[in-house]
Amino acid sequence: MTTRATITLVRGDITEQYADVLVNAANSSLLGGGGVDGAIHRCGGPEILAACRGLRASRYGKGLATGQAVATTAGRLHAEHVVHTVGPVWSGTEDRSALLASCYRESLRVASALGARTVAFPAISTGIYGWPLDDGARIAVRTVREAVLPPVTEVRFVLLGEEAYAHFEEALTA
Ligand code: AR6
Repeated sequence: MTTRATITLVRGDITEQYADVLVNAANSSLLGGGGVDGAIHRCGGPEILAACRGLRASRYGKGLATGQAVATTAGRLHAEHVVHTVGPVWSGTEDRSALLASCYRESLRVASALGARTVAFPAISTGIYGWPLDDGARIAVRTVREAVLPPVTEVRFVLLGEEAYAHFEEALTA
């Protein structure tokens, strides 16, 4: 049975959002990077990096695998938790869409286990990792519709550019 949740679209910077969970498009090192990841660590403060280092020293000695998700504190961000997930790098020769779908599914599973009601996502893999926005938006919307679990009642896509917003709007109304 499909769970009901509202999907909303917002233009802007995810670090300015208020939500129970903010999802980070991280890399497997969990130790920061550019794009959303850089912004989350910069705005959230050193507590997030300290928590990530703790994960590397314990359960994730080899890093977080692509398609998986793990939670930390949200530091100074307006959220209870950051859920870090590792998107796949776009490939023109190999279909990695199941891994991208897994990022959304696993992030929602972790958020649900934390008791989150509101979850904000960036457009995972569509920046530095090069995934085309039209396909990335379709996978994001389809997977969230399929995979959202109680107590999550709102999933918000936070989109930095006009182009990303337009592709998500199209995916949502398709
Ligand atoms: N708020 C919302 N969306 C953003 C923000 C922001 N502050 N900043 C960028 N975007 P990216 P990826 C958009 O590159 O492709 C990092 O170095 C951006 O326009 O952040 O999954 C990690 O450490 C794009 O649409 O993540 C990894 O090494 C989307 O967010 C690698 O980049 C994702 O862009 C992950 O690459």
